[in-house]
Amino acid sequence: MQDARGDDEVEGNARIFVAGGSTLIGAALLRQLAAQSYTNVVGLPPGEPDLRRAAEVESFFSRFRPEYVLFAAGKSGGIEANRLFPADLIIDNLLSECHVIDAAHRHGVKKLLYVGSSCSYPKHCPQPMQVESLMSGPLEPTNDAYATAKIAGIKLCQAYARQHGDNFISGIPANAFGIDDDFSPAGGHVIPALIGKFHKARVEAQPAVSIWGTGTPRREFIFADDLADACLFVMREYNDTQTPINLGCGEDLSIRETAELIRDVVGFTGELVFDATRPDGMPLKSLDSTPLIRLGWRSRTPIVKALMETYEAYLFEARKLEQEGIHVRAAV
Ligand code: GFB
Repeated sequence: MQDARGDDEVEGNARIFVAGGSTLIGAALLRQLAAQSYTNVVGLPPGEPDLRRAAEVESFFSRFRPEYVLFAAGKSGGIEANRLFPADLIIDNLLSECHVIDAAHRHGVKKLLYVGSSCSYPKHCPQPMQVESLMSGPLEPTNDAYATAKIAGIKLCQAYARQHGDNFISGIPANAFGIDDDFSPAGGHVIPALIGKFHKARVEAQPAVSIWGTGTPRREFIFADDLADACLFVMREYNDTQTPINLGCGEDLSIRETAELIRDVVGFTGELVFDATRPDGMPLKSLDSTPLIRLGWRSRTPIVKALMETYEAYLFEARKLEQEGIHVRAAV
C-alpha cells in the first residue's frame, strides 16, 4: 500500500485495521487482505473496539497503532430498515466515522480509505452517477438520514486532508451483496432478502413470491469480494483526497431482472408478484466508475456466479442455525 508520499514502501506486514470487520464489506476486506498476503491485521473481530465509544477507539489506536485503516463500519440496511430505523443508522454511522477518522489523524495513520454509499447521490441524479453530482440535489427520502451520515464521512476525510494533510481518501461503492450478507427478509438489501424469500417459497412449494415495488427501478450491484479487491486496489493506486472515487463494475439490472436471476439460481418455478404498495426508492442507481477503470481495475465475478456463491453462503448459514436448533424462517 502507498503512504502519503505515494512511495510503495510497505510490505505485507503493515499494521492494517479494518473498522467494521464484521460487516458485509468489512468481512470481505479481511478475506481479501489474507488472500493478498497482508498478514498483520489488527483489531480482528471480536477484538474490534466499540466504535461508538471514543475512549475505546482511543485506547485501541494507542495500543495497536495501525498504519493503514479501511473504514467499512456503521450500521446499514435495505430500504425497509432505512425507513424504520433512521435514527439508529445515522447516529451509529456518525459516531463510528468521527471517532475512527479523528483517532487515525491523531495517531498518524499513513492512509485511510472511507467506504461510503451510493445512496449519497441525489434521488434524481444524472446517470451514470459522477462524483461531481454529490450534494447537487435532494436525497431519496427513504434513506436521507443514513445518506447524510455517509456524506459526512466523505467530508471528514476531505477536511482532515485539507487542514492536516492526512492521506484520507473515500470510495463510493455500488450496492454490495455477498457472503456474510444480512439475509433477513425485513432488514436486508434486495438480493439477500430475495434469496431467503425464494428459498422459503421453493421449500414450502408456495405458488408465488412477493417482490416489493414495481420491479422497474434499476440498481448496479457489486459482489462484496470484488468490492474489497477494488478497495485494496485504490489503497495502492489512488491518492486524491478531495475527489471520492466510484467503486462499481459498470452493469445495472432492473429489480425484475434481478428477481428473475435469483429465482433461477434458487430453482423456484412459481410466480413473481410485484407489490407496488412498497417503496421503489431511487429510480436508478448506476455509477460512473471510469476513473477506477482507467486506473486498471476490473471486477472478476460475473453476476450469476456471485449470486450462486451468495446462495451457498445462505444455505451454509441456514444449516448452521438449524444445527444450533435455531429454526430459520426459510427452512433448508
Ligand atoms: O436493496 P434495497 O433495499 O436498497 O432495494 P436501495 C432495492 C430495490 O429492490 C427497491 C426492491 O426498489 C426495493 O423496493 N425490492 C424488491 C426489495 N423486493 C425487495 C425485498 O424483499 N427487500 C428489499 N430490501 N428490497 C438502499 C438504501 O436503497 O441501498 C441504503 O436504503 C443503502 O441506505 C443501500 O444505500 C445500498 O438500493 O433501494
